[in-house]
Amino acid sequence: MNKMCQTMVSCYVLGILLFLSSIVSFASAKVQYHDFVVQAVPVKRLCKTVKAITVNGQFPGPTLEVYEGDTLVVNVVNRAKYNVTIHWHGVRQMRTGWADGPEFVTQCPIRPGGSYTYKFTITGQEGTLWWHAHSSWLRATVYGALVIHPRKGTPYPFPKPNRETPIILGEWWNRDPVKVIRQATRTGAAPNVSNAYTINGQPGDLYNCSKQDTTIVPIDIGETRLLRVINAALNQELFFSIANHPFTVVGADAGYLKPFTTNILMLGPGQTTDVLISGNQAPGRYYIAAKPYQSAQGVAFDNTTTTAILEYKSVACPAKGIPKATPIFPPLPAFNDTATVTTFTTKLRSPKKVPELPVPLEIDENLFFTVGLGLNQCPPNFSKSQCQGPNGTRFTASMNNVSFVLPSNWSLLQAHKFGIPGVFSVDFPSQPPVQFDYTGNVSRALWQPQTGTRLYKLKYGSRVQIVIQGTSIVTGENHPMHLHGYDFYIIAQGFGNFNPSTDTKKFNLVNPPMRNTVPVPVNGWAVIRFVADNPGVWLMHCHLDVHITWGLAMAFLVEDGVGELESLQPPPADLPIC
Ligand SMILES: *[C@@H]1O[C@H](CO)[C@@H](O)[C@H](O)[C@H]1NC(C)=O
Ligand SMILES: *[C@@H]1O[C@H](CO)[C@@H](O)[C@H](O)[C@H]1NC(C)=O
Ligand SMILES: *[C@@H]1O[C@H](CO)[C@@H](O)[C@H](O)[C@H]1NC(C)=O
Ligand SMILES: *[C@@H]1O[C@H](CO)[C@@H](O)[C@H](O)[C@H]1NC(C)=O
Ligand SMILES: *[C@@H]1O[C@H](CO)[C@@H](O)[C@H](O)[C@H]1NC(C)=O
Ligand SMILES: *[C@@H]1O[C@H](CO)[C@@H](O)[C@H](O)[C@H]1NC(C)=O
Ligand SMILES: *[C@@H]1O[C@H](CO)[C@@H](O)[C@H](O)[C@H]1NC(C)=O
Ligand SMILES: *[C@@H]1O[C@H](CO)[C@@H](O)[C@H](O)[C@H]1NC(C)=O
Ligand SMILES: *[C@@H]1O[C@H](CO)[C@@H](O)[C@H](O)[C@H]1NC(C)=O
Ligand SMILES: [Cu+2]
Repeated sequence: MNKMCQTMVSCYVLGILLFLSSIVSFASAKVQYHDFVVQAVPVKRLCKTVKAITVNGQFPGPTLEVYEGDTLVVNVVNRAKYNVTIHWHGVRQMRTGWADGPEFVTQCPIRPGGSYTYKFTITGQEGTLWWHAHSSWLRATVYGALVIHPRKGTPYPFPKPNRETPIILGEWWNRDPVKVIRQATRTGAAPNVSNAYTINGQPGDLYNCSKQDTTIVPIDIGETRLLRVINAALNQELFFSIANHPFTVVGADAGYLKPFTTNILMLGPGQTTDVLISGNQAPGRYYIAAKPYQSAQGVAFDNTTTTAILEYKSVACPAKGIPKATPIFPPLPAFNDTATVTTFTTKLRSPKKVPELPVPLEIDENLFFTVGLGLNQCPPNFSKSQCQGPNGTRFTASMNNVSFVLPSNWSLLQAHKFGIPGVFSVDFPSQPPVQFDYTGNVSRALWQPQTGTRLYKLKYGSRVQIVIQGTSIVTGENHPMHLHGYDFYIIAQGFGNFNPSTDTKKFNLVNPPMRNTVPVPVNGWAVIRFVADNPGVWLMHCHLDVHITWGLAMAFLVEDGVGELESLQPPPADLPIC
């Protein structure tokens, strides 16, 4: 039955392919067609073989390379045993919210045996983004790079590199990651930590059975290399460094930055950073390394280091009998070195300035969202085994004290478009319902949030400011907050409680960096601004997947503006229903 089914699916795919390729020959050359088959394949890591869900049997999945202005048409066929969706992380999806991907937000999942075609155009964005599954914990192995080149004939705003290489940081479990999160959801405890971090899918020399397969990045003497670094790890912010090769940072999240040099990057999950390195060192071998930045106190984390090797061509093939030299290792910060993170993030600037840089200087919506963890008392009908969080509780997380619950019978965008009642409400609070010392010793009475599927409505074109305030409930932690459908400017960040009378003076309204994911400092805050010019339903959430699972999310409902060009497009005919 399974085989038959698969054959039918391939016929179907083939049919679509033939049909599409017949269109391609007539259409503009700037439409790219891809087939993504989501399927389980055996993947061997750390001496063990695991059936991992992949795209087209590749881990990491295929790199998509486009030019700014191109349209991508990706037919996703689900041959795995789980529901799946694909999210095009950071792509603005102007008016094409149906292609954004988070399950139960902009679409119902693609069920096993089903398919869905994502179609969207990439405009006004250049640099590095990525794609990943946005369903349960499948993105542990379902991810890949999305490289956006400037249009043909348009140069980079930095010296042209000789070569470009995506560097994707990941996180590997020796188990099916869906089973890991299901177990945690059952027990209420924190999920098991990963067994390794990876660089382009490989853990590297410092792990068992991994040396042979360590990722090698070849480099020539005198070469300038553009590295497109992506943090695709599920639950871990990561430091990144290369021995003796300082970085010139030139971009992040598909936006250019005013170049600066640093030896260390910190990327939260969801973030990308484009850097230039020069092949100007003594020919040899140099470790490329990533290790955790862990800001939460007293929590278990995977305390390992992943490596790849930057290898000069001249040493790649040593004479017979001469072993390759041990690579030089870069100095790396301590796992809790928040000062290094702050030094790095405060260096980020846009290369352009206001008024050329369209930062909203006036605001229509002044929002204040708390983000943080919580603990639920064990519900009366639950057994002890279901309350294995600290002191017999269950972990939770929230924004403005609402722990977000996804719907299950309609996606939010479908419910919005078709006017289905009872799926969500539009009363997400614009301010914390209770004011308290967010980063102080918070009373236990405040630790247990409400649950809800509450959206915040924005008028088309409104200019929005959000103060994102971390809390110390359970533990303070740096949360990488990601907003779908938008890029935003990070105009300030700091520690402690945001103080409107003094901290507004720190706002950078001249050349703030533009990103789609902001790491909110541990026991601190960040302020972002954007213009709500993209109608639809857009999720905002912590990109540590364990925190989304616990409810650290909300969604904006951005209304249509005037006329077709300010309105959400109609849904595609093959949009999955629940
Ligand atoms: C989580 O870790 C515990 C302890 O090592 C182990 O017994 C359990 O099987 C693991 N669960 C999953 C789903 O991997
Ligand atoms: C690596 O393998 C050795 C020998 O089998 C074992 O003792 C050690 O615990 C393993 N280390 C890790 C990190 O799995
Ligand atoms: C992490 O591992 C390093 C090296 O093995 C060790 O020195 C350090 O104490 C560990 N830190 C934590 C927090 O487990
Ligand atoms: C980092 O953790 C170490 C223990 O591993 C501790 O001694 C040190 O004070 C911590 N540093 C910061 C900045 O929290
Ligand atoms: C658990 O209980 C112990 C003892 O009462 C207390 O010291 C600790 O702070 C509690 N931990 C949490 C996370 O509530
Ligand atoms: C969808 O599910 C919610 C929550 O289970 C329920 O309240 C609502 O009535 C359902 N709506 C429809 C249209 O089935
Ligand atoms: C936090 O407040 C509680 C009472 O609300 C108090 O018992 C506890 O000692 C305080 N902890 C600290 C570290 O100040
Ligand atoms: C969140 O809401 C719950 C339920 O109403 C309440 O008990 C708790 O104190 C609130 N916490 C905060 C931080 O507002
Ligand atoms: C898969 O998606 C369907 C809706 O399309 C939903 O009813 C079902 O619960 C989902 N399965 C899982 C395991 O989430
Ligand atoms: Cu978080």
